[in-house]
Amino acid sequence: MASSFSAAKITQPLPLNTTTTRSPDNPLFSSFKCSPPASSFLGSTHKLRIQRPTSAWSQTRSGTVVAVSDVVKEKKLKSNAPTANLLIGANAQLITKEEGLEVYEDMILGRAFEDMCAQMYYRGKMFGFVHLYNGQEAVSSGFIKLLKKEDSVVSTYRDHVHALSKGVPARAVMSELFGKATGCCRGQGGSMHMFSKEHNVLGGFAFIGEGIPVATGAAFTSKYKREVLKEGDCDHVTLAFFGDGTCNNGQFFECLNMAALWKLPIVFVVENNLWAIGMSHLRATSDPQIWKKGPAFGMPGVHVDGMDVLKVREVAKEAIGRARRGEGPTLVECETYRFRGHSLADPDELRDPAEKARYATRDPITSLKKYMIDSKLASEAELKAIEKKIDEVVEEAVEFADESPAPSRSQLLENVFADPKGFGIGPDGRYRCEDPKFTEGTAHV
Ligand SMILES: Cc1ncc(C[n+]2csc(CCOP(=O)(O)OP(=O)(O)O)c2C)c(N)n1
Ligand SMILES: [Mg+2]
Repeated sequence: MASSFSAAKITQPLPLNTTTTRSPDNPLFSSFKCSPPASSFLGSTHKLRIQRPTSAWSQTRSGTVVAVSDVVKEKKLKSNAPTANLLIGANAQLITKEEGLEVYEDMILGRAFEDMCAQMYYRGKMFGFVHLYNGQEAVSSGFIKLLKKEDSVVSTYRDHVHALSKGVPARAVMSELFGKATGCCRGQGGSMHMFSKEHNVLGGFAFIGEGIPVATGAAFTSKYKREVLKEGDCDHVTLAFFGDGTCNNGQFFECLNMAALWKLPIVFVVENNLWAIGMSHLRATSDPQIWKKGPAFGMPGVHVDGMDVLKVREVAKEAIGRARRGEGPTLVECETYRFRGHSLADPDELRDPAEKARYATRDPITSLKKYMIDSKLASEAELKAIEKKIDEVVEEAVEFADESPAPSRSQLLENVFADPKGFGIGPDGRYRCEDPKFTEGTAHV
């Protein structure tokens, strides 16, 4: 039966001007081209101002699966090398029922959670900036649901859903948003700073690009443990999520360099939603095809339709697998779109309504639902049951957050100043601020 994912069929290998190295395991990471799409570059209604070179890649952007280039491994370029193409047959099963249900539930959780955040924000339950992830769920779910618990995730300020996908309970995330002591950062982080040691969520970061070096460091730790400390079973992978606007930041380039140089087990996941607040990606970036920057540093660069969770998942499997096998980093550009303003304080008046409408028709949740039903992986009733269950989870998260206590006043100074008394966690593993004598002889709080 036809599904919204039938566009995943790539039938026409087109000539490519570079030699690429095929991954032995998966044709996704070999070089191939997708059928030239009819849509404008990156789906944006903005026009490119500069005339680009005339190769098919620089002119157009595919709505289909992947553009891959892995040229540097062999450090030689040949022209008109043979190319491979990805064939996903109409009847090929892209995902098992269990996997599909897991991913669907995760995407529904992300969407329902964020919708609830909007309500709570406007009711004055949250403070500061709150950036929602609506529309981008296929990226978080497509990647993070493939991880092991020991693997790490580093996010941005748009971080609630990454934390949820990695297993941080909805009540701990909501409570953090409410600034309560039961939040995953005990109310000290708020919306932009989700962190959970237990789940290896190494942070949301308010400054763009700040998470990339942290992720690179986490990947270095994994390699160091395996190769220097001889912890042979340490094959942990780190995913670094960040936006298109962030790719114009120096830390991005520095970290790509180090990751490629040291063959670190990391995947750089660009969530290219075409906008950096009110700045169009096409206006801000010399070459808007971010994936191309991978090969420039010696790692594969991949473009994937980030509104299609099954395609994201295919690419993610290979990129995570490469990292885990010690084959080094990958740069994945996911073309996605946010369905709400930059933050809940943004009236979202700068983006063209036609562009928004176009992406609204490509809602990744609707597409997965249709695929699951069309391919008889799930019934409508099964999916409805998931939606109902998630509604209850989110309701319960709000009740929990609302009823939770505010952090104690003594917690205010925790981890703020270096102090001889050692603010933060003591040698016994307890929070020092819980000691009644914590503030004695220091500042009065
Ligand atoms: C170092 C730094 N410079 C500027 C800002 C202000 N700022 C906040 S969000 C943002 C845009 C980021 O866009 P993008 O990376 O595409 O992420 P998106 O919001 O689209 O997910 C900017 C410039 C910041 N937070 N940090
Ligand atoms: Mg962006």
